[in-house]
Amino acid sequence: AQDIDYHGLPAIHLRAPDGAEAIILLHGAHLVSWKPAGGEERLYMSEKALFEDGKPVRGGVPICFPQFGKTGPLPQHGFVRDRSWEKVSARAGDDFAMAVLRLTDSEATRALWPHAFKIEFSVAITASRLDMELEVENTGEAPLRFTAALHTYIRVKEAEEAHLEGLRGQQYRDLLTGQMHSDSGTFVAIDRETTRQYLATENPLLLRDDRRALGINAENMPDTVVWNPWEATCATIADLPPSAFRRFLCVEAGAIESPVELPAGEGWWGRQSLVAM
Ligand code: TA6
Repeated sequence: AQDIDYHGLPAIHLRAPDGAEAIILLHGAHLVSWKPAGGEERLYMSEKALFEDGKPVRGGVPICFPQFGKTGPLPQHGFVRDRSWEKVSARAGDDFAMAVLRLTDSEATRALWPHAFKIEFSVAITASRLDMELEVENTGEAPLRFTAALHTYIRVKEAEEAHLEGLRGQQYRDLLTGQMHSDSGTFVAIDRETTRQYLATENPLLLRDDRRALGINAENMPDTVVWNPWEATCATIADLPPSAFRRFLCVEAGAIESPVELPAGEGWWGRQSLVAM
């Protein structure tokens, strides 16, 4: 593991002995690159991403906490994705590499959200696998209530040809209309703007894209958000190139529908794992 500079921001470069690699910014504890052993990048990063204090980075894995989307009074997706985290540890073992980053409440966070907390994000890579874990500890005296998600931008060759399997029969809320539906297809294909929150998702999901696939698992994060802005909305997002919508699909693991209620002194964790095939 090595401290590096990534577009002017401090970052950690993880390299496992088997060749798997990942790059995590201290800014937002934002994972910006993951290459399983074999070397192909599996996360999407926007060519127009901004790497500035106080701005979220477009692509990779933004962390949404303590509010997913616009479900409450906080800024969209909360306030930890554009804040500087500290490195707790980064190391490589015989067949893995991992890093842990931490953020604790400060005067600035308490001004937005009057709570004491400690959150840690760990990233572990080995061979074809990426494990991400978000841990939240309530270090205050009152209960905490929050929603959270790992807003993963998966790189695809062509979004229109990608198939997301494993959601058949599952209930979802279309976040564009607010309507509930039940998915009846054998897979989800993307040919228009799509923002769906699947509830109580079963594992695993499989994203087939070109001749490769990605297994997607979540633990303790029962909601799966599937997002692609498609052409017209993509054109309104300043830090995405016009054709970017063809290059990614967000498959996000979250605890959204039922906010997490955390008594004083207690902890919670949620995970998303990706396996390249
Ligand atoms: O997770 C889907 C979503 O909430 C979309 O509605 C879209 O806004 C997207 O996330 C990106 O949000 P951002 O604040 O990063 O532009």
